[in-house]
Order: sequence, then structure tokens, then C-alpha cells
Amino acid sequence: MTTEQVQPRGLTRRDLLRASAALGLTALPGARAPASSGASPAAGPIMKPLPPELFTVFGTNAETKWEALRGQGYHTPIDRFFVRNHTATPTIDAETWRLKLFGSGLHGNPTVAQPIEFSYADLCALPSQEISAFIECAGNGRSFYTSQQGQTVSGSAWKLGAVGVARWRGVRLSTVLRRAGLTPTAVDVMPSGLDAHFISNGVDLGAVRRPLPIAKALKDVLLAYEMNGEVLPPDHGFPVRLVVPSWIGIASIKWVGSLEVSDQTLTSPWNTEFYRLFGPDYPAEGSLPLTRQVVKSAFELPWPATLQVDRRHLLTGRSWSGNGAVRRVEVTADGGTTWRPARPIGRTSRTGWLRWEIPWRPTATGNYQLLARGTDDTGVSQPEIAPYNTLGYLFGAVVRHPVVIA
Ligand SMILES: Nc1nc2c(c(=O)[nH]1)N[C@H]1C(S)=C(S)[C@@H](COP(=O)(O)O)O[C@H]1N2
Ligand SMILES: [Mo]
Repeated sequence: MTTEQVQPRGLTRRDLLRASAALGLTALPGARAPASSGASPAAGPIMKPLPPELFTVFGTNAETKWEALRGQGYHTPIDRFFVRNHTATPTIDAETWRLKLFGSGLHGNPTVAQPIEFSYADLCALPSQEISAFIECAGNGRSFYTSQQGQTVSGSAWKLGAVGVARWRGVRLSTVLRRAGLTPTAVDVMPSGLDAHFISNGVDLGAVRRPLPIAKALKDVLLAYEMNGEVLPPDHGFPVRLVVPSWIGIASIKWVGSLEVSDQTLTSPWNTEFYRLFGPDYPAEGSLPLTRQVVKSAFELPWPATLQVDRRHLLTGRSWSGNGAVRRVEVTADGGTTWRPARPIGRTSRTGWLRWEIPWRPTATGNYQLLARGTDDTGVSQPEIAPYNTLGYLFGAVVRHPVVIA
């Protein structure tokens, strides 16, 4: 559910500029002067605090702990929203930052050397829109390929916390593309990040970037500068990031510096080497590049959880899908003999998630597994087994949450 606003609501342009100046001064004392790209490295890979009660840290990434969402509202607060950085959060000066558009899909074929530019103030002055959408890493749930299916996969061993839902405000990508002179023959748009180049096995793969087909780019993609009503935080892409609803997280390029618009198909390692399905069931070059997320469900419980016997516990959780709104969630505590419907809390949404609750009164001590299974409005339910792929993407099978009844 989205509404186009003619005026930026929430923060004004002046608020944003003032806040960005303050961020630059206070967030990073001793930071180096901006490099020519307008970016400079931070002290650590992530700037915001990562207290252990909110996050599990994996190298340059931080996973949200699901128990930290219990009692929170619909949206994931910024202080507990997961961070996935290929390298490190850069510091970018919004005053000198420019979004640069070039390529054969724009009238006059502007070049990298002479691109069409939008300043931060230009973007903030365009009609804005706010959407509520999840951003979820394609590898979310990857560790369950190993723990539930006995399969070896590579990448961060996320549980289910590489996902969050936020309110994103920004300008529609379609608005910017049209103002830049989009031609009818454009096929792909490649957003590129201003963070450091990604080095993989000693090879410099360049800036983090991934092409987006023009149909998706024009449909519901946002160039976002606000998150949950605040200036977009550095870790989440300040000053501007893409938000690509329903698609895997890599599509939502943070710290976007340029957009190549092309009348030819574009490629980058992020749609050829990564973010496809590889393995025995796929062609050598992999599946087609991944797009939509799969259906998933998670309990707002510690891993493992400990609950008291002979008490009524109100279990809570959330389910979401890249295909559309989640319509139904069922829960079992007896390994699937009996599935009970969870009660929906509030709204469901095509691009966000559904919150739910279900009471449970365990009557014997011991080790249990709680399972939640979501079904979306295209009729797709979570399977028992997720299709194996070597990079461990799209783990959509029902997750077995360990619970100790004491
Ligand atoms: N420039 C840039 N954009 C990026 C990334 C990155 O490392 N650099 N990581 C991507 C991946 S893999 C994911 S899952 C999301 C994570 O967004 P978040 O850190 O705001 O949660 O950002 C995407 N955009
Ligand atoms: Mo990701």
C-alpha cells in the first residue's frame, strides 16, 4: 500500500541537510577527509552499536536477534536492523555527493565523464513516496542447510535474522530515470555503491553493483533517503540507497553513487558469480539471476529458547514472502502431527510482513521444536526441504526452533 506525496512529509529538506551535516561532524570524530569518490572508510565495518542482546556479528555483517523484535511494533527499529556490508560503511558528505546517471538508455547517451547529475537537495525536492518494505539477504537462513539438511554451503551462517522491515521514504527511481531522459529502448539499470571495492579471493571485483531490469526499476523501486522517519543512517546507505521491494537484499544497493542505464543487458559479478543458484540441480552457469524472496517465518524467541512447563506462553512471530502478502500461518509443537493456526496481529502487506501470535502450554519438560509455516496469497507454503544450492540462498523451508521446557 503506497501513496505518492507531492511534498516530502516527515523531515523537511532543511532537516535532512542539517542532520547530514551533524552526522558528518559528530558520528565520526577523526574520520579522514572524503576521498575523490566522496567516501572514506569508517573505523570498523559497521558504525552503529552492536550490543549482544540485539545482534550476532559475522565479520562485516550483523544479524538481528529475533527475540529482540518481541514487543516491538510492525517496523524493525534502526537500532536492531541487520547490516550486511561487503566491506565497510563509508562516510559520505551529502553536500558534495551526486547521483550520476549515464549510458545508452538515456537520451543523448551521457557518459561517465559527463553524466546527468542529481544532488541530495535535488532528490529531496522531488515528489516523495513512503513504502513499508522488507530488506532481506538472499542468504538469510543459510545455516539451516547445514543444521537441518546436512548440506555444506558457503557464506555467512545466518539464522533468520538477516531481514528487517522499515518505512522507507524517497523518490521513485522511475521519476529520476524519466527526468534523466529514459529512452523506450532501455533494458537494464545498474546502481553502483560508493563503498570500497569488493575483493574476492584476491580479485578486485570493483564497486558493489547489480543490474536491475527496467520493468522492476519502473515498478516500485525507491531511491530512499529516510528510514523509519529518520535520515537514512550511514550503515543503511546514507545518503541514498535503493529499496527494491520483495527482491533479495543485494538488489537494494546502498550508498548509491551512479546509475548506468543501458539499452543492452548488463552484468556484474553480483548477477553472474553470486546470487544465482549453483549446484548439481542447476546449469554450470547457474540459474537465472535471483529476484524475489521466498516465504519465511520466524519466532520472536531466543535460540534456543527456555520456557516454563505448565504455563501458558504467548508465542509471537512474523512471516513474509517475496511473492505477496502472507495470508496464513500455522504452528506445530509436536513435529507436525497437529498444526494450529496462528492469530494474525494487525495488517499484512505485499512487501512487508505479517505479525502473529499463538498460545502454547507445554505440559512436560524436555526438548521441543517449534515450527511455523507461512502461506502467501499466491498459495505458496513453506516446504519441508529447501532446494540445495552451493551458496545457500533462499532457504525457505520450515525452520525447527529449539525450545527447552524446564
Ligand atoms: N553498496 C552496497 N550495497 C549493498 C551491500 C553492500 O555491501 N554494498 N550489501 C547488499 C546486501 S547483500 C544486502 S542483504 C543489503 C543489506 O542492507 P542493510 O545492511 O541495510 O540491512 O544491502 C545490499 N546493498
Ligand atoms: Mo545480502
